[in-house]
Amino acid sequence: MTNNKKVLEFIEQSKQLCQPDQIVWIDGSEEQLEALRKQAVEEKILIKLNEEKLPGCYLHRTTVNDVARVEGRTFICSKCKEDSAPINNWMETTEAMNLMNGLFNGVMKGRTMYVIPYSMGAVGSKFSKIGIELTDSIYVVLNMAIMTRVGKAVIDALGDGDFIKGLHSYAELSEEKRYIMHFPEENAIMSINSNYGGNVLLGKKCFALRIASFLGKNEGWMAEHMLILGITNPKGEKKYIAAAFPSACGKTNLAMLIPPAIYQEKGYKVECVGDDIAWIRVGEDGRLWAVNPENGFFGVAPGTNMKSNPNALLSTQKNTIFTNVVHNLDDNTVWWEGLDNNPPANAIDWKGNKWDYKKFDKKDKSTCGAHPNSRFTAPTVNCPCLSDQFEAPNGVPLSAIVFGGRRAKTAPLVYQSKDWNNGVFVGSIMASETTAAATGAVGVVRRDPMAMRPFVGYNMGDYFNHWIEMGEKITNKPKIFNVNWFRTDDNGNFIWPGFGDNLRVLDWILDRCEDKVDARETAIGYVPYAKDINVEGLADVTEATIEDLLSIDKENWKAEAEGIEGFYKELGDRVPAELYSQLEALKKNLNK
Ligand code: OXD
Ligand code: MN
Repeated sequence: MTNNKKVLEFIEQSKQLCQPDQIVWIDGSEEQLEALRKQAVEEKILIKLNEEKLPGCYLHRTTVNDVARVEGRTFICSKCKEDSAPINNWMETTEAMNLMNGLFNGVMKGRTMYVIPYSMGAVGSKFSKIGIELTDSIYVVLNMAIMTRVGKAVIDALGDGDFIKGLHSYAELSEEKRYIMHFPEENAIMSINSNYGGNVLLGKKCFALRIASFLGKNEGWMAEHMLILGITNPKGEKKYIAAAFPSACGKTNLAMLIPPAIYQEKGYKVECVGDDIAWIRVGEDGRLWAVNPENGFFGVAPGTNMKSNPNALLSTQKNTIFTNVVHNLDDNTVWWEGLDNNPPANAIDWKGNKWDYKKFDKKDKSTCGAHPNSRFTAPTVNCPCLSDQFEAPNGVPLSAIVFGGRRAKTAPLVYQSKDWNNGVFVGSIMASETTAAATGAVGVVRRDPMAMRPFVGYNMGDYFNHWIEMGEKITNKPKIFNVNWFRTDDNGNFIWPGFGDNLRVLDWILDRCEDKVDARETAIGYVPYAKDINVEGLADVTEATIEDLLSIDKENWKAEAEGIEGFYKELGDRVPAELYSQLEALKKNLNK
């Protein structure tokens, strides 16, 4: 398929190491993918679902110990510890290579090694980057074929160019020997003993965030954990926003938002460019331009329904792979908690056991039919609100960058940073409650700067510095905001309705970008006047509710400032002085 010496050498070395019985190139043709789907069904890797109700759809179950990203076993390897640590797990490059070479030795005996050439971004665009993933997992091949552009066109576009090396084996799916290793200095990724999406679809978190963030630092661009959406106002003006939220904070929902009725009547339209990752560059016009390098959605299934996110649900109705959801045996379809109020009576749970929905107890996750982190892998083309700019090689121009997290009390519904560097500070202090997307305790608040804590491929202090340096290059800067959809009342109930109504907040944000609306200057930044958040048509939200959502408790924020200082100290001495100045300014403002 190619004469690229570096590609051939990589395959040959990996063949010597892993000793597969055969090597199969993925050419991207529908015939080959269909044959692999058939094989996967025969080998019980996939279950073919009802062709009439869910054409081209399949169900997969992972082993029970392999259901989420494993941050504890994910490493950024570099020659010098400081270049990766302290937030990342670090291992010295040679030590890590030796460890991985030992684990990969002979691991594919009796198996096939698939060669997947894939492009992150439209094939051939000068902003796209190419990877080659070698894997022994058909599940990975079929998911990569949805999540990225794969095959011959990619290898042709590569020519004799450079690429990111990815080697994956599900090996024995051993938890103890599971490692997701990144070698940013070597342009390489090695992943073993997992077959769960985020650990093994190497184009996604491993390449498009961890390796790409490192490339971006060196090449002067940014790889961010951000959705990209477009909003068209009644005058037909289209504006784009990129937004970063920690995993499972409703990023996919926001990216595919349906405007509330009164906004639809006025003629507002929302389009999705991406739901998880943005590659961002400074354009010739001095603005930031963003592309979504992916080609599919790897979304969380539970909670997705025709009310919360119809566009996501509709995206999954054909050519989709479902992982770890409930199998409805009556009509050979799928189900998950929060899909509807009709759990199937005759069903198999995500572990492959008979499931009795009557035993379901909301407080006990072990009674769920679908794993809380069960997923759908759906092609972007299925999305009813996919932007016509999705394939635009230069991406879309950003008017605003939005950060957010799940905070019960501290952060107001929305505020605007004072300038770029203050915005970098706002991103750097993001915090959220942990969710089921990664293994570990659920419900604990953790700092997650720019939602990149698990995804920065180098030192976090250097990453902040890169943001500051980027600001110096952007002559026409987007404004930076922070939102919090998750403020609760004293009984723990969410105050803000969220979902489609989040457009009301985005509307204010865009008005601020165009200087169309005033704001109140506070210790933390510019906060809306309650009257400027449109509550028309909202039954339970009044101007007083908005006042409450926008209130800033100085004592909470003083405690927050201490938490930030502690966190910066944890990050070591590469945190830029500029961010410490921002923190000092915040403290001073709070004491005014
Ligand atoms: C994801 C994540 O899967 O952020 O997108 O965990
Ligand atoms: Mn994500």
